[in-house]
Amino acid sequence: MTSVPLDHDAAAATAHQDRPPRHLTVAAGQLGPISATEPRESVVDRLIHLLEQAHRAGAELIAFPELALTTFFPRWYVEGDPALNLDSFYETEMPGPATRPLFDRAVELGVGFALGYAELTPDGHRYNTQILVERDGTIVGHYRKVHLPGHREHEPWREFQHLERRYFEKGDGFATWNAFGGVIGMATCNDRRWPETYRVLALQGAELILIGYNTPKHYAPDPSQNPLQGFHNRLVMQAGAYQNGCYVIGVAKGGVEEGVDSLAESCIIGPSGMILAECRTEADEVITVEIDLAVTAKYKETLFDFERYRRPEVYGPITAQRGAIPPKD
Ligand code: CDT
Repeated sequence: MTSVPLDHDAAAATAHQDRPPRHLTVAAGQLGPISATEPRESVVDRLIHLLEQAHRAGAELIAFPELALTTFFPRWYVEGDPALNLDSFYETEMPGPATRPLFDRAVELGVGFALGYAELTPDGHRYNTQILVERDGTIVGHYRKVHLPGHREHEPWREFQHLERRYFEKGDGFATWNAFGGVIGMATCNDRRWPETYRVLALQGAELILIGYNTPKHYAPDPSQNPLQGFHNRLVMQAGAYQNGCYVIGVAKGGVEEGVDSLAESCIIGPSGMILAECRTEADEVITVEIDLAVTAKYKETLFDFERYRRPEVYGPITAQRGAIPPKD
């Protein structure tokens, strides 16, 4: 057995205090509802307006919600080939003619952004995608949603459908990118409820995780959870931030969209787990916070010093199995 010398321990325990600051002003650009008939150009105008507000508040990065260019179309069942009638909700290029003005304005202002949209690839694959765009307009990261909630077939007993499993394929993993002077990760909506999301991102160095969401307040399989939606939203993101020493931006498309009431409550969370700013409305709204990415070291190099304290050799079931296997009698 090797032992770590005491002086090394002491130096490691206080090293986080010497990290130079890495300030970055970040924003959450919450959207209110998007109707099924609202043209892309109108939605892009709204996104540009949010981006300009963020810029005026000094932000260099704004996170937009999941599927931020259209209404949340998985609430409708379309018979037959899922591709046929739904293509208008997917982007086949990014930027495309409708989204180019957002990229152009972002470059003019020097503001980067994260944007969720439905992606249709040239070879016919469909994903619930989020991109990370640097301040010069370069797309530095693509993320395709890993945890697809809901169902695949029509379930008429529900007040509305949640057909993400019909209209999207699963993404194949989490990644991080060196951008905005730090290490940035992305996740999408249902991903935020799973601790594996944050941990896999943090194991790739994530210091700031950007999460867009559309969360109906009514959860058909168990409506007793309806009044807890806001609590669960904060619970999972605050825990994910703290347990991984990360900043988290959770950003909603909220309000009543095509008759479905969705959670707003977008927020920016620090590595302490504390909420630093939160939206007050269910409409288009911007919140901003000046963060210091160096503060993540206070957690990553102390209580959550992964290299020193994690025990991957006893975490085997996390990757070896999907469902729970209780002990036999
Ligand atoms: N968009 C998304 O992932 N929404 C889910 C809704 C609950 S599952 C029907 C969420 O986890 O918020």
